[in-house]
Amino acid sequence: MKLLLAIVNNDDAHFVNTCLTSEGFHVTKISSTGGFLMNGNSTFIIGIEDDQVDAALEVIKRNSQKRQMNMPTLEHGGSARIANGTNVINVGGATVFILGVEKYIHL
Ligand code: 2BA
Repeated sequence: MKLLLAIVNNDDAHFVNTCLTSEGFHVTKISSTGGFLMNGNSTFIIGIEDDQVDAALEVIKRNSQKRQMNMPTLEHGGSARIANGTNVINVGGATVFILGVEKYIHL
């Protein structure tokens, strides 16, 4: 058995969630925050059998867009930090960790 941790952009999360559940996957969606951009994203916890991993990844991939986001560049102005431009950051699609599960118990 495997545990997928899939970090998905919030704009894609509804589609990922809907498609995974409609295809029979059991998922938990957690609200999370990216440490770099500090934007909200969604982390899906998905427990599945080994032979379902490819199908789950396909659903996540199909519904997760690559996008560009603007990140303000900041300069120090006394005690304040002042935006002086933007950097374009490439974000996504999804970031997925695949972990082995030692034991699964549903009580
Ligand atoms: P964030 O940490 O907000 O990162 C957003 C995007 O900023 C990343 O897109 C990447 O393009 C860039 N980025 C992140 N950290 C950076 C750094 N130290 N220096 C320069 N650029 C950086 P993605 O790679 O698509 O990641 C999207 C979100 O997935 C991340 O949001 C984070 O929440 C999660 N994530 C990605 N890789 C991860 C990892 N190795 N461990 C844990 N979470 C990860």
